[in-house]
Amino acid sequence: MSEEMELEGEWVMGWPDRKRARVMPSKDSEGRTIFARSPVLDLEGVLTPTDAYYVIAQLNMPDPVHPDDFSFSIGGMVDNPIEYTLEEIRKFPGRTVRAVTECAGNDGEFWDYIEEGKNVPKPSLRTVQAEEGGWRQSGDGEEALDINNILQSIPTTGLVSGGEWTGVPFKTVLEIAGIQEGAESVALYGWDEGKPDPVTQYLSVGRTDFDVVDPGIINYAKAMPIEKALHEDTILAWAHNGEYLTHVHGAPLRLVVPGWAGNWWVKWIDKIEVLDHTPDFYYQTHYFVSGKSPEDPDKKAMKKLGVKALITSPRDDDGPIKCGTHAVTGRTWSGEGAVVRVEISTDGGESWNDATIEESNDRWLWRRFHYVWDVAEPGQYKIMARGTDERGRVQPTRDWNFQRKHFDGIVPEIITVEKG
Ligand SMILES: Nc1nc2c(c(=O)[nH]1)N[C@H]1C(S)=C(S)[C@@H](COP(=O)(O)O)O[C@H]1N2
Ligand SMILES: [Mo]
Repeated sequence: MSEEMELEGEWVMGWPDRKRARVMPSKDSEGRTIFARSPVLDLEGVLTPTDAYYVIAQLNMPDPVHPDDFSFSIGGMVDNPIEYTLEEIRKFPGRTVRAVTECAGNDGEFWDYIEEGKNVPKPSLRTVQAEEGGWRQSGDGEEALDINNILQSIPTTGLVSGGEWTGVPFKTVLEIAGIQEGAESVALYGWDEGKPDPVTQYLSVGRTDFDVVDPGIINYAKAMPIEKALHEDTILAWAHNGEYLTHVHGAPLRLVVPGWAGNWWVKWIDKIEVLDHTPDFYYQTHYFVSGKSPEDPDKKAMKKLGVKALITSPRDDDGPIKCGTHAVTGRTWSGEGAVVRVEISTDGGESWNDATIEESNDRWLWRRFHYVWDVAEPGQYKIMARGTDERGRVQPTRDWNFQRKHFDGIVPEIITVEKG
């Protein structure tokens, strides 16, 4: 074992080993993680280890609840209002679903990057160590905001991961509760609370000259249409990647909503209510919404993800690559299920060739793609990947929206190639 490997790697079970992928965390004053980006370029395979899974809490991180003390209620328009403990929930036949979790804001900066004439620097996919406490908890006082500083301090990349989730179909407990006629939505409340930080909206919109709705202190809550709540792959999960769910990911119980953006995956579930309307929750009608501007009266909740193909290699972040044969690889996913086609261009979109997509039975999980690129001449190459999903949706599927959510544009990777 060389000195160098020991230095660069980590000790695993007493042995020098390779470096393990981990999140880049922002921490609170007590050193606890409150936000974390996933090292998307450093991952192998398709399941993101829990220590490398991105973390988002919109409000204050709540106190942990011991699994033995945990219960949640199902009420509202149901025949049998009911309360469950974790032990009771685990007695139902389970279901394991592998799925991509992607924050609606993931890659949001790329909207500007790919816009013609904007000339903004390329957002980095690298997880450079953020400063401790780089992400403010809400309610941190009223100091003047420098939006540019903020924009540069917290990259929006790396807010996507692939996980295995084990739980019980949401449908199972909703059917026992008995949804009444006329029901429209199922509301889920987390026990985390706080006052939404306007900085989050400013950051997302890219300016501060508009009014942000102030709902006061609220619990995190979302209300989903009945049909999605009853989808067989929508589950109440207590396990993640083969072990009990961890606190940052919503223990003891969180919702998993394959295909829909992360904000629907309610963590720290406290209360479920079946309603005859769709309530005016902050994270339903004011944030995570599409529209043309903050003033647009026609804002709509954004739900399913678009189609994406992320190139993870080759990259030239550490200097030019050499002429010769390179594998163009990456991961592809869609909010509609499987991606069935990935095309690669190595000439800035003039010509496209099919990549191979790895076979998989997990339609909600991202898949690896692979394309052999023979490059003979030194120069600068613009490499692009374009996914098509099983419903025939071709990247990009999304229009610009003022909060810059659900980015699924094609990002050109400019690679410098030198003589071999
Ligand atoms: N209770 C609660 N659930 C929540 C949130 C939250 O702030 N509170 N954040 C949501 C958002 S915006 C995302 S992207 C995902 C992130 O899930 P993860 O931290 O497990 O990756 O959780 C969602 N569920
Ligand atoms: Mo999110």
